[in-house]
Amino acid sequence: MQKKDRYHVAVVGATGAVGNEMISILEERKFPVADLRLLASERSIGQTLPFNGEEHEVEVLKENSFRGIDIALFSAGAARSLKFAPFAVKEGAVVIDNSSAFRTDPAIPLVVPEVNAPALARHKGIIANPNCSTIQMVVALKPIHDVAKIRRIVVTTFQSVSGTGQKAMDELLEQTRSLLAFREVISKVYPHQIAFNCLPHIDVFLPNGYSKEEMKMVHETRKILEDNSIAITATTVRVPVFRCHSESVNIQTEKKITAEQARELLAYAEGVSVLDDPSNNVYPLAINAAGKDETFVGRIREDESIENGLNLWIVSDNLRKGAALNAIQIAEHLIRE
Ligand code: 25A
Ligand code: L14
Repeated sequence: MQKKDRYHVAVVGATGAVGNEMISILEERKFPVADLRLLASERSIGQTLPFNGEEHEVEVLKENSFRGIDIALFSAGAARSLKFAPFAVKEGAVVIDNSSAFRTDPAIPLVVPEVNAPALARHKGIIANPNCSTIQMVVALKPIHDVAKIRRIVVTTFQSVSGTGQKAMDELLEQTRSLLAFREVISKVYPHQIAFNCLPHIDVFLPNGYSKEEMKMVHETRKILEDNSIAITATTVRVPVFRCHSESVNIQTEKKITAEQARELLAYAEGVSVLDDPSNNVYPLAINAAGKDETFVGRIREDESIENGLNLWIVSDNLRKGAALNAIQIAEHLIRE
């Protein structure tokens, strides 16, 4: 990427839950923005969004929306990315794509800066931002993998409704209100009631019986850790939490690593914060991780049922490190190199 003092940045899907977060993180981290172009569908026309103290109008996403753009942050779903990212690249922009459109393409880097920043050097215009559940898991597991080599991962997620977008947050609030007032509960976003419930169903189901979200965790983790030999099995669950995904992760390593060693390692790991003092009720919680940048790890303990096994509880803000923050950290790397 050509060095400049300031960059022309576009946000595609600017009015969505992730797009909104992207705009505030660009401002918060003082990203050198010369000019911000906000793009969404016709539904958002007429809206303005604040950035650096000024209101910016939302424009309709079109093939010619990317003239003069240096960096295009996409978060409007895979179909929009497949259709419009090539136009952005043709205009000379680097696309950082938050959808699943390009993640498993071997020619396209899939990047979590703390884990595999060197992969950025291979990009040809598009960089994929991983799935939220995968990002927080690899941030915590990479330091362990480097010293003890992970052979197998068994993960169960507890994913917040903000991953589905604003409509799902509204649905959880509305269903909760209805239940407390003895009114009828209406489910539109999810196939079942989400308030006071857990749904073992994220994204669509595949012929192998797993959900697409579960298989994303398998394929993306292997690609980011650059190790196809790791055995991974996932169960992804939607829970009635507004923000932050939590994960119960069990790993088996080639070399023995004690809980104490893992705690020590993670205490110094980039992007990780260890909260692990169960006797004082200290462990990561979704309500505390919301709005924070770190991946929080706790409940670190040896799995006594197997050789070289370790259990961890990993929590992070799915809209920040799981999506918008990771994308902007990628952009920061690009302009620094
Ligand atoms: O299945 P897909 O196609 O891959 O889509 C996945 C969805 O997941 C979210 C994101 O929803 C996306 O739409 N998502 C993607 N990556 C994510 C990640 N890593 C992720 N969520 C969490 N983590 P979202 O609500 O966050 O953002 C949607 C944004 O995309 C814009 N958009 C949609 N279609 C577009 C488009 N932009 C351009 N062209 C298109 N054809 C969308 O803008 C929003 O900014 P919008 O103008 O369509 O929506 C503005 C408001 O309207 C609400 N809304 C959305 N869909 C509908 C709707 N209202 C009524 N009917 C609808 N069908 C939105 O909630 C928004 O407030
Ligand atoms: O692949 O919690 O980026 O619904 C983003 C939203 C995965 C699921 C992705 C969620 C999706 C996630």
